Amino acid sequence: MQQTILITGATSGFGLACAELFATRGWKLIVCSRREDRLSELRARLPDAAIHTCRIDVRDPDQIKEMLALLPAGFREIDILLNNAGLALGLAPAHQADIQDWDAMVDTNIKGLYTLTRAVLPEMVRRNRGHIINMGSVAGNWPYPGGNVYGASKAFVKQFSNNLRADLLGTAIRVTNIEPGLAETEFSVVRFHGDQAKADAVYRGTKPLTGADIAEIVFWVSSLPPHVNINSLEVMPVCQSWGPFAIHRAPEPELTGCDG
Ligand code: NDP
Ligand code: 8X3
Repeated sequence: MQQTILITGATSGFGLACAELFATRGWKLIVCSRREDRLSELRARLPDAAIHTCRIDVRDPDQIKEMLALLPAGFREIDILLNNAGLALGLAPAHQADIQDWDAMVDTNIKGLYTLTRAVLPEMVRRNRGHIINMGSVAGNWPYPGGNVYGASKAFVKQFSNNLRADLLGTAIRVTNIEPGLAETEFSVVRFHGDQAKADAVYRGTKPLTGADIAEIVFWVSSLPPHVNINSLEVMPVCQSWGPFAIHRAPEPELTGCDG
């Protein structure tokens, strides 16, 4: 039987690559994002796919409710919910960051993700079938300067994923948190509010992960035997690793030549 995946944030990056891969593997797609023109392009790119596109902003619970209520026949049984829509905004230290950027990250990465999950889960539980795949990040595992609310939102996604597993014990529903590191998508252009040069500098001289790499991983975790649950999967490109702890050292006291 043809299965159905709902992908949020499918107009670019990981979500787009996942839409393409799952379509070529014969899955039915429900894809949603805010940019209508990109959704039309996706439909044109996948002329043979069974695809339902929906223009929504995951920050709006009413749009989520309406999207699910209006799913056409043949798309109502969701086998995988890929909570991928998300963003980082800014890289400023906490005392200088824009509070509106923080709100947007919380509203998208946390509230959008849990609102859609809450809406989709009851039907999965009723059917005793389904897989919630969340797009976390290394930023949810490891702190870095300027990561403040973005990293904290991904730490939420990680713990929410684990807690879903605790709640769903006794059902056949799987939950996985994918935690990618450096990956070249539109992520950095968005983070730097459209500054392409700044975004390009993030990837200069590296071989970052690609959307296709992440799509392979998402497909793999979903195609394991039904009794196998990958709880979390952290992945970095080979060119990325950890650094030493940062230590601030006070400047050497000035030698004045007298003791007191
Ligand atoms: P992109 O910017 O390329 O893609 C983000 C997608 O999310 C777009 O399709 C965008 O579509 C959608 N989106 C953003 N906000 C909303 C919203 N409010 N409602 C609906 N859709 C929305 O970035 P990535 O593909 O890299 O990011 C995908 C996920 O992966 C994010 O959760 C990100 O945090 C995470 N991630 C990214 C990493 C990286 O280095 N690239 C590493 C680790 C995790 P539209 O603008 O059309 O709405
Ligand atoms: C994206 C990876 O390191 O830029 O989540 O936060 S990072």
